[in-house]
Amino acid sequence: MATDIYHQRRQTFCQSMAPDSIGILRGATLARKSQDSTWPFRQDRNFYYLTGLSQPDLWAVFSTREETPAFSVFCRPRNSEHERWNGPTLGPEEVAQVCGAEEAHPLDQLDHLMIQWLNGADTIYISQQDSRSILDKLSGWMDALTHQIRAGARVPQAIRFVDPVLGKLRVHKNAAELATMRKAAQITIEGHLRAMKKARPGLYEYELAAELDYTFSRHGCSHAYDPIVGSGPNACVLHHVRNDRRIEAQDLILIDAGAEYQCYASDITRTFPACGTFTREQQAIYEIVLAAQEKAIAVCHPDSDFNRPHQAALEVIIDGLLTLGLLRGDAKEVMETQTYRRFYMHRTSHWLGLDVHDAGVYQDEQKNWVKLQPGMVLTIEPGIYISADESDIDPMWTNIGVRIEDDICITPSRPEVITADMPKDITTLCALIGT
Ligand SMILES: [Mn+2]
Repeated sequence: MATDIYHQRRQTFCQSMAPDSIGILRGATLARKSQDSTWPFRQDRNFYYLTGLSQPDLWAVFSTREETPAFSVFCRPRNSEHERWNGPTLGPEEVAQVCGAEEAHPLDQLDHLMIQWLNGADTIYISQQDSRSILDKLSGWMDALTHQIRAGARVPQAIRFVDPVLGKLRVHKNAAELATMRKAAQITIEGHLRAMKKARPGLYEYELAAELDYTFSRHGCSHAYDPIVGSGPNACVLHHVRNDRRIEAQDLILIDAGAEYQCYASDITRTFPACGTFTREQQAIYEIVLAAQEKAIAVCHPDSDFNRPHQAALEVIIDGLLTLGLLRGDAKEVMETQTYRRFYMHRTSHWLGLDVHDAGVYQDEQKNWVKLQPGMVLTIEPGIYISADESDIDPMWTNIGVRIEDDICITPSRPEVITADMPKDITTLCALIGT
């Protein structure tokens, strides 16, 4: 993404800070996986959003104080021995150049300069996500300032979180972000299609997961989240990630997977019969979920708030389950008493972006649902799950788990279904399986 985008974001962010305040963001560190190996590095998303930098052990400091640089970065100095083993890294000078920081300093200057910069500041902004590690550092800096009070030092009096402000910014995607997300969606679709074509009874769930791995890797992508390949009873387990069951002929297969392309996530779920043909009961449930999803997508426009698609999906699901006799009573009563929750226990949407469950609130300070606005991206993913644990349900209905999920961008008129190229109508879907 062009560097001036990050500059603009920092400006907007700093304008939201109180006068005489300092914002401190800590980049991600390498997380240990075992003895001496680490997980692949993943930059903190707020840090990335404001800097575009993707290297471990960085700190970014923002300031609205005249005596302190508006944007500075701290990083490890380059080390030829380290680079011999791990490849080239950016030192302070390169980092400053890449991200347009006014100042860049080696990490060992952090304590010294922070104590100096925090002296006399009113408010400190930190990230909620990694608050423990920052508060730890902060308490050391505050102690040092407290010891200098008789020499005229002033200790900041308030700590605030950057998350609400950054959430408000991140929830609106610009053209470059949307282009990246469309690309992430296309790669995800390729993976889903490949898995669907390979699907047949007798395979293990991880063999289908491998088709997603292969496709995403082939495009230089990783998974935005642990992929779910749930067959039969596992399709009713919302976060089934073990993916280790052998697929049986009568199973539905639920695949929930998304590629992460240039740090942006995609998130698609499709459900289909392992053998290529739905049973009557599976098809009845599938049709309800599909109708619910289409109804929910149709109300994704600027006259709606975030809750409206969920409400729309719920109405279709409740009607459908009542008609099938799986729920009893009348629709209004089921809605009010939430008895539908035994079959539909999650919400219909979440924001999507740098994180799969992206930053941004869903209700404002007055507890009103956030209005949908052009440039917002959310998922629409209703589902029905009838577990075999529901002992009062006729077994012909159990072990049916269906979720259908697409990624939607709000526009001034009709919603853009970013993942529209991924088929979901029964005929097209069934024609693809095991081909
Ligand atoms: Mn999702």
